[in-house]
Amino acid sequence: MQTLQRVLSSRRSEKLTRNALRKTNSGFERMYRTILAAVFFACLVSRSIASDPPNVIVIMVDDLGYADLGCQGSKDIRTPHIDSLAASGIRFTAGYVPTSVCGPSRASFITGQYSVEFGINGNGASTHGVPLDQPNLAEYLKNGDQPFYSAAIGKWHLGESQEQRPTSRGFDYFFGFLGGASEYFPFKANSRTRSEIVRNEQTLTSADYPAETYLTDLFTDEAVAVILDKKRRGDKRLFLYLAYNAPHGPLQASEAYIERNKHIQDKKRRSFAAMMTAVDDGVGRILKSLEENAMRDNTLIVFLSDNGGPTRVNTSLNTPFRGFKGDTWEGGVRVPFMLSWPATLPAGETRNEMFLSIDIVPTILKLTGRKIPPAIDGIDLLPWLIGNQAELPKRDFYFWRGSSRGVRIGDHKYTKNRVAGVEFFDIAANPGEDPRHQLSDAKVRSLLEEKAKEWESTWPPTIGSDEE
Ligand SMILES: [Ca+2]
Repeated sequence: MQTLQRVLSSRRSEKLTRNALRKTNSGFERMYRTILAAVFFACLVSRSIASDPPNVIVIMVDDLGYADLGCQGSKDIRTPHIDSLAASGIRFTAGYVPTSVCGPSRASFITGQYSVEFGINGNGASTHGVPLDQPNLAEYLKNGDQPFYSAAIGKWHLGESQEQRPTSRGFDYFFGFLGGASEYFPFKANSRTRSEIVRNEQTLTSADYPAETYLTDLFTDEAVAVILDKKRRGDKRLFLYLAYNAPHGPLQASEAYIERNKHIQDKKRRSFAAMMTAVDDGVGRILKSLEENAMRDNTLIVFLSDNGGPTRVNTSLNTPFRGFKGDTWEGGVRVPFMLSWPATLPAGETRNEMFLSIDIVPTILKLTGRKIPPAIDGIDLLPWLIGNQAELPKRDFYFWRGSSRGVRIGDHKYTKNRVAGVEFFDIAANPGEDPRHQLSDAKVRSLLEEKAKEWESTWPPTIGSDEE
């Protein structure tokens, strides 16, 4: 009912805007009234959303390439359910993560900050965890007028000590593993388990699950249970952070998923596709459970990969971009990225502006009526997303990996890495970063380089190792 009221109130204000425009004749008056009406509309919408905020589900996949989804143009990977998120929402062709490896990318997403600015440069640092004085999204959502129930399912990789486990860091429930990778049949007798599977504080063993249990399916089972259990928890708003470790190595899938991908000749690629079939089935089951629980309309689903694809390791494809996981080229940091929230966002849109993973936290804070702390680097994109702010505010996008770094300002990009040294590109004109066609304007080049140096000068000492 509240959702309906919100939609009606949005429609009412749209109507008021149109009426205001109709009554004006002169150009100036028309412009003035347009601005007034837009501001009025924005205030109305954000106030009504904050009073009836959506549930939030972030689905993060691991090491998926830019071109490995049907909606991203894949020719061989079939992902109808993930594609349906794009069809029911907004797909961003320039979705970015600020670093191209797992741990720091997750630390940046979950805090809304460049993690290197609080000492987390590489994966080595992320085993230490996000410093306790840097709040994460679950901790933000726990506070405020309408506290959320938060669950983390899947790969954590944000600290393994007691004080850094998800249940010590704002989450009411955790099911998954604390490290950076896991076998996909963790309860098999001969499994070389890299990380134990745990439920809150309890370590699970082969006595708890059959040997053939496939980890991606198990994570989906857990996510569905959390969704269907909402009413029993007193109907609190839900924040579900579902971090599938697929399609990160090792390449392992159930026979049934491999069978559904027999159109792919290459054995390695077929296993990778099978792992994505499991994720896609999982997304389908999550969407179905939201519908069954009358939650779909007012649930914001964010889907993204934590970094670009490591092609040599898992056959992922970053077409049309140069580079891979671990790089500062587009193939490392530009990822599949989409939002779906049927009650509020438009359906089937594609946007080409930069959308950063660090924008997720401030956007969610704003739409749940919470303040955005000054330390947050991302920006609230709600006014732009819901259609009354035509352009995104201008901002620079910084990225790094170990001793490599770079900045994108508008379409201009600077990158410095150990393979190619310093390079400058116009990403709009040269999205594949062909080194033969670099930016030649000396002024632009020096501005970019200065910005990157200035940013780096603000970094504190790194926790742990840089390059892992
Ligand atoms: Ca990853």
